[in-house]
Amino acid sequence: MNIQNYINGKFKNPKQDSWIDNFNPSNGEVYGQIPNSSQEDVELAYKSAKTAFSSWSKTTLDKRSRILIKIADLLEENLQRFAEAESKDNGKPLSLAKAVDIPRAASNFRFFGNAITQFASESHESIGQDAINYTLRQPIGVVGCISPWNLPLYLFTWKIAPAIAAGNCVVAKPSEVTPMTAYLLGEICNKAGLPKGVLNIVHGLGTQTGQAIIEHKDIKAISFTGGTSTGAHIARVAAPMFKKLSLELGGKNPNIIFADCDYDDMLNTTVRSSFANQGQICLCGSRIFVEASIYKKFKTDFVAKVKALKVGHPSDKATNIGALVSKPHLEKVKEYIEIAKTENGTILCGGNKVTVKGFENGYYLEPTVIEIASNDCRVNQEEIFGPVVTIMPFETEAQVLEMANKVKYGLSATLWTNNLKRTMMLSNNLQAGIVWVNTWMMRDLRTPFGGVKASGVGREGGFEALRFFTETKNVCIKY
Ligand code: TXE
Repeated sequence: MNIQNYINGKFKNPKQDSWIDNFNPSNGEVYGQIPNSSQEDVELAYKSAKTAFSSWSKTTLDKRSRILIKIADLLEENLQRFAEAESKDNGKPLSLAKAVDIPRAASNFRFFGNAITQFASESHESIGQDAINYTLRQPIGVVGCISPWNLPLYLFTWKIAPAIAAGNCVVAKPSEVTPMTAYLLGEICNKAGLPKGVLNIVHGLGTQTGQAIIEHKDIKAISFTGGTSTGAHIARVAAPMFKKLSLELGGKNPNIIFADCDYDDMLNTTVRSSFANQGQICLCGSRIFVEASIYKKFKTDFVAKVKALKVGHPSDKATNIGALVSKPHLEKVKEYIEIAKTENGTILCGGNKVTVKGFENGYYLEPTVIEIASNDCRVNQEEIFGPVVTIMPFETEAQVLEMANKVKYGLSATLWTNNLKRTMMLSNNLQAGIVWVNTWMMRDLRTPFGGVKASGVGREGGFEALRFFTETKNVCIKY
């Protein structure tokens, strides 16, 4: 199936009639083509957004809210179709796309459709000076949203929904590896009555289409989720143009397990936080540190559970782990397993490519647990972003805190303990934007979301996202 750009409410071929193959990771076959959009297509999208802005930015909050909530309703009505498209494009289990990806994309629209009606600004009465200051939070204009392949529609809409709720018009680019649900979203936006030009979706390579968005002199803000090196590149291009930037980048998150935790809950959640979505979530707890007194037991129980996970075709109901997103990504993850062997790592389970009957060319890999000898080894320091975790024991709180923080990333951390003092000490001192205690990936869309260090700058979520997508202006009136 071929897809098209969505510009000014219409579906269009790329100007230069250039196309990229789209692969189905479950069988390795090309199943369609996507536009290889050029700077000309981005310009067309920009112009359409710019024209729409004067009216959309003045549209009442009630009307904006109703349209966003209508998009959410339509996504829910089309759950099966969207979930099937997401699973086919990405390789993730259909059950996961149905339970998580598409419902969350709908929630993003519903949440920001409601949030915008509650978004307010401050006033400061300057007592003794006969003046009042008030703050305006005005839409920026045309903004760019660039998203990755791991949670395609989920992360695409996490940016678009607050951007348009706040009154901006958008030029958006989904990952070229997983463009399908973004394409289908255009149709839903038209049905929901989103005025033409408010959202424009251009497909294509990061280095060409994405680059044209970040270089565009009149696209004033960029919200990006993706790899850390791409984030650094975007910052280099955008900073001299004084663009507003929100960068949500990679992670290498510690999962710290103490002997006093609720063991069964911890064990089941740790399997999920290690391998959900084939380990391709920036929040996955890929570095597991276990208190020495329960290390042996944990190792035995964890490996047994991981071995029981079924790797299979994404649409098979029994599948726990689907296909990795692409061949180059599978190769990258496999390479890390080889690196582990050269670093005195012990592969406790997994490590091999899986051949699924009938889908022999799919990108399947066994869930892999590596026991490491040192915190500093590459497999424990670099983002692998696949079904691979490391485990190692620790003795004291101070020691595990030091190891957890000794990494260039700082997105999330998970802590398993029932000790309050320890919880407070560690959650205060872990270098991360998000700390989960006795749970993982429990999300409340009102909370700030983002990382420190090489995991990015800025926060998404709740009013933080609405603040990002608005310019703040203070007005001082002397009376
Ligand atoms: O991401 P890229 P890739 C990590 C993960 C993964 C690595 C690389 O470790 O292995 O990043 O993945 C667009 N100007 N994460 O290469 O390239 C690109 O088209 C503008 C973590 O697939 O960063 C896509 O839409 N845009 C992550 C988006 O950036 C550019 C999720 C992300 O792609 C561009 C995914 C450019 N010059 C990967 N170059 C997370 N934080 O969740 C690329 N893009």
